[in-house]
Amino acid sequence: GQSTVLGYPRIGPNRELKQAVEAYWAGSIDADALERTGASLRADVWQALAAAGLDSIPSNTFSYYDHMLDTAVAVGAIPERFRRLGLSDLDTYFAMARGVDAEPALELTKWFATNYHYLVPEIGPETVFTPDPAKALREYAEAAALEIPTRPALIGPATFLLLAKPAVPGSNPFDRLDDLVEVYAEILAALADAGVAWVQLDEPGYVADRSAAEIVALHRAYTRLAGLSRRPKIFVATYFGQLDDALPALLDTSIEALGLDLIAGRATVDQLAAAAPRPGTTIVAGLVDGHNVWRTDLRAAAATAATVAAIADQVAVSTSCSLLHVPVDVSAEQGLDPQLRERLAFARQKVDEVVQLGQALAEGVGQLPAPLPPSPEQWRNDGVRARLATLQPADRQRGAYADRAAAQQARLQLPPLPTTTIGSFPQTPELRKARAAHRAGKLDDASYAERMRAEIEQVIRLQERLGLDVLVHGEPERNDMVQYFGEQLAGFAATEHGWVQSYGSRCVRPPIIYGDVARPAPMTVEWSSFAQSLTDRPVKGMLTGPVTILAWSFVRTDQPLAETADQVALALRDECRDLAAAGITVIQVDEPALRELLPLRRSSQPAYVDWAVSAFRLATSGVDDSAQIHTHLCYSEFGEVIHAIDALDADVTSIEASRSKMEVLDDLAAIGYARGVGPGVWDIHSPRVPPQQEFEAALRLAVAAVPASRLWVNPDCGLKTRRYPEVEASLRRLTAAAAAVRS
Ligand code: THG
Ligand code: ZN
Repeated sequence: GQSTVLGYPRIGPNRELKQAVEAYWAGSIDADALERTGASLRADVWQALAAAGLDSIPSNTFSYYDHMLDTAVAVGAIPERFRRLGLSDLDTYFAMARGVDAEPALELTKWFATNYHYLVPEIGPETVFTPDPAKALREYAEAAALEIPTRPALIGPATFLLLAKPAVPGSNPFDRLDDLVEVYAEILAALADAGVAWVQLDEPGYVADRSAAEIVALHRAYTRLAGLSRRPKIFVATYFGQLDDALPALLDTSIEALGLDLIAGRATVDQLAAAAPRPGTTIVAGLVDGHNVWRTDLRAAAATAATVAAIADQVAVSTSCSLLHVPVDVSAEQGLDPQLRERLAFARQKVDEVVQLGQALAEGVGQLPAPLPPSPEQWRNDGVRARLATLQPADRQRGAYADRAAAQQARLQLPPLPTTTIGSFPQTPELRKARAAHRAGKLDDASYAERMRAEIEQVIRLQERLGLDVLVHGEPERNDMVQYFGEQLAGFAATEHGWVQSYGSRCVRPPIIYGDVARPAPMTVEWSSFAQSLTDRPVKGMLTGPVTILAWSFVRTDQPLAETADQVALALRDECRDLAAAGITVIQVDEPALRELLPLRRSSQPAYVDWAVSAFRLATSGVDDSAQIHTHLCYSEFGEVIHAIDALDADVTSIEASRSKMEVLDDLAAIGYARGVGPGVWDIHSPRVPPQQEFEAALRLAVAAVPASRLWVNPDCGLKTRRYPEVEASLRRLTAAAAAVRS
């Protein structure tokens, strides 16, 4: 076929899958009812894709939790600790995804540079791979019963292993590739026997830097699979970047189709020309952005398709990646500014774009509409642009750290090993209800503010009782740390139904940055100063950093990310100044997504780190030396961003450390990080209340690695998802442990 998509949202137009899966977990519906909802959502998707006129339609892109986990099941990679629970197939699956009392879940981690998270397969030398194509076969048969032939999709064997983690320390999952390929061979045979004409194997792992050995192994794997006699035609899909050396390697095999991301992989067309695909190989050109929400310039895309058609003898059109990463349907967004809405395409609209491009490929570009004129005048803010144009290096530079530290200590008078929390306190059901009622207009502004102030006062009193040194207001007014700012900044739009799967049943509704960003009014000052008015101890102001705001929003593509980041940073800079002017002496600017936006290719990383760090510093350098800037990162494996963390120049950095036994402190010391650091001493991802000795042991390890004068005591992350009984008990032990180690 000439038009296809690599995948489609599976959550349903109104998050029906989330409701059903969570109802099943809660025991309020049974497996049959869950399966009926799943089947109906799948049927709806296939019928919509067929009705839209796609030539080739994927299946097996549905999932009850995650498609990496589905592939692990398809190759039999179910760790023994889950097998021996003796649960049904479905419950074994959910046990791997969510854990059970006796067994922790598989690790959850970021899917490339998206906001989606996958479950990390555990593969060791002893892992027994066995083919289990049941899910792929069932979905194929379901669609076939609707008279829709489909193309089952699986993660390819090489990427599957590249993204796996060793089940046994020191072993390398990728060493198992040859064994795994034989299991794929059996799966392909089973699919062929069922009448499957095409299979899609996703190999996005090869858009990152890969060793020569990994490329050779990829070539060997697909030479073997393409050489099988009993198999469907093979479509290898790649996305999120360009293939570089893996491109000629894949083109040298006899796979029938290769998918390339022509949105994120800018040099792909040139590389393709150099690689000269053999006759008979279809190049599937990913020309409709599956990772952002803007309409495609169809004429420009058709021109690129024509360039590809001059290189390859067969071309098809597709999305750049699965449409999993965009919301379902923009026509549900009746509240959006019409000028914005007409410039947007969500999954359903992107399918139509692909179909139009496919037709243009066959019939010529005559029918394609011209793109809408560039963004309307009123989205531009000349004031913001003028301010950015006059920025000087000094605007991103604070005073010397020694001077800052002295000025801050003179003002704050903190004890050694000061205690604090990361920002949020538990979001109780009553709080969520109050926010929802306010949003629905059922709770007026004054009553809502009253309710939030009461909550803040409780959180402040609790922290005073617990003896914390630097307090927080608890963020009861915030739904989400990005959405909250998106709702208040000019240039951002919020959607009503624009949900995107983040992991399992959890979804996010990313704001859309469509115009120049400005701050019409202070965003957090009222809540923070109210909290500060209740206590003599310092209350931390809480902001989300520019990089994280970008990472968790849909961004403009008509200007460099660095420029948008600076616009957001200017708004945050003004907020920091207003907080400081209101007497807030400690301000935390969170950047949990700093590592997330790091480009996959090392060659592109320095430029990213440069603008990301610059934007953070622009946001935080407008306050004087006596204001203490904190930042928080939600992980401990810094890898390539460790120098960037130092370059942020925050006075205090809090990080996850409890699970890594404080080893991150040595990593930070090794690069010369010499400012304040708060290694998390409490793993807040679990409801467990650790004994006090555990807090003390962690602290003593930390004191051995970092001078006590620079060490802070705090949990790993915010407490939003915890419950009050755990929080109170754990924080009491945390402060007691700090007191014990201090003395
Ligand atoms: N905000 C945004 N993006 C994020 C995170 C975030 N991406 C990465 C990480 N954090 C993802 N983590 C979560 C954690 C919880 C939920 C979603 C993503 C979640 N969502 C609710 C649900 O699906 O029920 C909906 C929340 C709502 O009602 O707004 O619980 O923190 N932007
Ligand atoms: Zn965190």
